[in-house]
Amino acid sequence: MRPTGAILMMTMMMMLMMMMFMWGSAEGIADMCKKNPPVPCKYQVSGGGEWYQLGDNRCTRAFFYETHLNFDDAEKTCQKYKIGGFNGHLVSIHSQAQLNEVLCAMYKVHPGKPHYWIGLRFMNDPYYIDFFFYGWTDGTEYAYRNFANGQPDKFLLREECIEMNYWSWGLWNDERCWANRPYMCAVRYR
Ligand SMILES: [Ca+2]
Repeated sequence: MRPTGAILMMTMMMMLMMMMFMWGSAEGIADMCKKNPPVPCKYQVSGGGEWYQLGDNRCTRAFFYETHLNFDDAEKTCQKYKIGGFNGHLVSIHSQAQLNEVLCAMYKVHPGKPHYWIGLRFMNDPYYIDFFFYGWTDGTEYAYRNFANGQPDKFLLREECIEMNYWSWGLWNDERCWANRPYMCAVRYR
């Protein structure tokens, strides 16, 4: 076989493997979300739309069909949504259970695995030691994480904001904050 033929065949095999992998994970999320369908939010969110329960004190909504925004504009938009005295933020995620609730709320809106902004971003480490010093925009503690292999990588030192569904559903990646993305908001109610 000529070298170009071998390269072509390897590329095709890689693409086939990737398609099988992506198809497999899509089946996984379909089953999971059929067993655990998103529960409508207990409260009315001012600003409207369909919101779903997240943990025991929040509701969440995937903004896919609205204009895709950069990270800061997405965070500002989330803050316009309110329940009582609490305003929204980009979603923070603190456990596998919460990740699954977020995933199924996303999947219900669009099954195509879009990359969404979540509320995690690089913050300036007060001591300038930690190159990967992240914080949630809602001010909650950053402990749980679910990055894809090799991420975050601060590629070209330009990636400081975190998107979700990189390669597979649920996996996180750092991306340039000015990139426009769908986004996931959450609002507390207590
Ligand atoms: Ca990255």
